Amino acid sequence: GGDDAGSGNGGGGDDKITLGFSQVGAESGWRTANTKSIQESAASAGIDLKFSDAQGKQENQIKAIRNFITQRVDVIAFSPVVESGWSTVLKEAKDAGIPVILTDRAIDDPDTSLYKTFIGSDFVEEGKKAGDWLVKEYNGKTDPVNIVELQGTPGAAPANDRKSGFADVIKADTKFKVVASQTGQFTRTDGKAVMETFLKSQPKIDVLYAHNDDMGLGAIEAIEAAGKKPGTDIKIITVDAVKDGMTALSEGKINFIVECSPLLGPQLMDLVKKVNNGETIPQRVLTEETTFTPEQAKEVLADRKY
Ligand code: GYE
Repeated sequence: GGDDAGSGNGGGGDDKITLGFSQVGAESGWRTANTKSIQESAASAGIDLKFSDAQGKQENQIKAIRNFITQRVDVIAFSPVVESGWSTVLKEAKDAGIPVILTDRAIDDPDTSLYKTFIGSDFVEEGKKAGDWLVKEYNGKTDPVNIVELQGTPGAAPANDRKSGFADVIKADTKFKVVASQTGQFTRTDGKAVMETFLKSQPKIDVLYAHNDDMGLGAIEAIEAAGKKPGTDIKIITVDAVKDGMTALSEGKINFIVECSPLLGPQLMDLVKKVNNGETIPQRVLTEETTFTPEQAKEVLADRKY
């Protein structure tokens, strides 16, 4: 196509789309795979990507978005580290005429005019799938089931929603008791440290529900160090299905994984192009995902790309 006067390229004369992307950080295997997907698909779509890593801090993301506005990028996309506190900076982007795409995580602002679309998973649904598995696993049993929960980053959509979706399903049966629930920051290190304290403070743990694989993998180290068998003495449910998680699942150290795909890059680039062309796009683009048992993990492990 020819030169588009409205493309906002700063008059550089080249009609490449410029995308400013603010990433959460590098807290997990999921995040690393997500970053790679975005960088690779930008390159193959011929999109000029300005990538900024917020190192887990909202203030860094706000700064990055303001920089993108100053640079007059064509489109801004970001994965909000927490759900709240975005209205001011997103109004600035809107006033500057720069479209915003929410990637991976939603915000809690009711003003949907602040962004063009939200592409990502349904985290409530993921929490429900984790709960459904548990209900089936303990079907017909009446003894209390003591659950410990490792939550994601406080205030993050996947932490809030995976917690509430799970709680909604298990509340139907009073034998399920969440005896401890704390953040493990979506990292292996914190997952391990918090599981250590759970093991010390809780006399009986039947199930661990971790909001991502990395925290589950850290917890496995703590469980083994305490002389217990992960997957057997303590049943483990996680979310993501990255390769390390799938490996532990295939070895029976994790019992069930709810998939959350990090490979959002190709779809994001497609949306960026459409938004830049002024095409209408759906307000919500859902990621397709499944669940895995140990047997299913064994079947797909060799082909798992991330
Ligand atoms: O599950 C977790 C990561 O926002 C879906 O963030 C993402 C979550 C993912 O740190 O591993």
